[in-house]
Amino acid sequence: MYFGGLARRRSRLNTLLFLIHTQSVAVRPPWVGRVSCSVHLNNNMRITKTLWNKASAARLLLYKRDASPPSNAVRVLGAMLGLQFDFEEPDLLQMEHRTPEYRKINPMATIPVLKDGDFTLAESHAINLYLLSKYGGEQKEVLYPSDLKTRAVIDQCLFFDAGMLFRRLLEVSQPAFIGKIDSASSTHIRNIEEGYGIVETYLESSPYVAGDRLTLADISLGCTVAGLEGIHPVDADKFPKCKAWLARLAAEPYFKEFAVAGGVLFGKLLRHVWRRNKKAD
Ligand SMILES: N[C@@H](CCC(=O)N[C@@H](CS)C(=O)NCC(=O)O)C(=O)O
Repeated sequence: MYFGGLARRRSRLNTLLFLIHTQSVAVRPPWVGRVSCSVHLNNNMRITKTLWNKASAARLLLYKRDASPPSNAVRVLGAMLGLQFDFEEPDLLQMEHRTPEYRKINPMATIPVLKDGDFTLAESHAINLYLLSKYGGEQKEVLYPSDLKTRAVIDQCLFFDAGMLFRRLLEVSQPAFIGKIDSASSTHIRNIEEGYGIVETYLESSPYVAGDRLTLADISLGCTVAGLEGIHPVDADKFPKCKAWLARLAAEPYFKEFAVAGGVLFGKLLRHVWRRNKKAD
């Protein structure tokens, strides 16, 4: 009964949103940008319909690569919010991100970088917090709840990702890309497994890293773990909760499209570079 009524209401709402969406597109003046209107179905499933609104007329430009986990964290959130990006793709293997021109855009010489009109912002965690604050609408409270302790736990995960877990991926990829190593060492693997162990602990009493619902923390950590899987897959016997969490995230359409596909691409790229480095020995 409950589900039947809910399904009918969802169906009517979706029809309404579809009509608004298609009609708005048809009459959309050229200066009008786009924001999303999301219908929260349950913990994981969202239907994002697009409305057109003057408030976000500026085009978003993202410097990214498809194999870059932090770039994919921005893309997952962007897709969840119904945002549209233009893209720039600096070639990291050709060191385009280390040029003086690129350093003017981002002195850290990393991707992703976001340009929102004349505002430029680097660092995926900062970018996601900005995008969610500016364009998140009702998703703000879902993905980054204002409850003090929940938010603090999400922040803990975001800083863990930026300060520790993603470094474990860079420790392997940076020297590989500049020709210095042709495999992951036992220390690299030990460090990655230590990272998986921490994620496992965060998942000890909840299905998501910061509680019962998917938040910004899962997006960032999930993209990093999907990338790390390209180096050393999560062993389901050692880290069963982490493996189950990854499968749960992969059921999210955008996560599979960007994070999982990006992790596979990163693994292929790394192996290609390792082979190249072996031959050069
Ligand atoms: N904490 C940063 C990490 C960004 C980062 O290191 N990105 C990698 C690509 S996945 C990069 O730009 N590497 C270039 C380099 O290390 O030279 C973020 O989340 O944006």
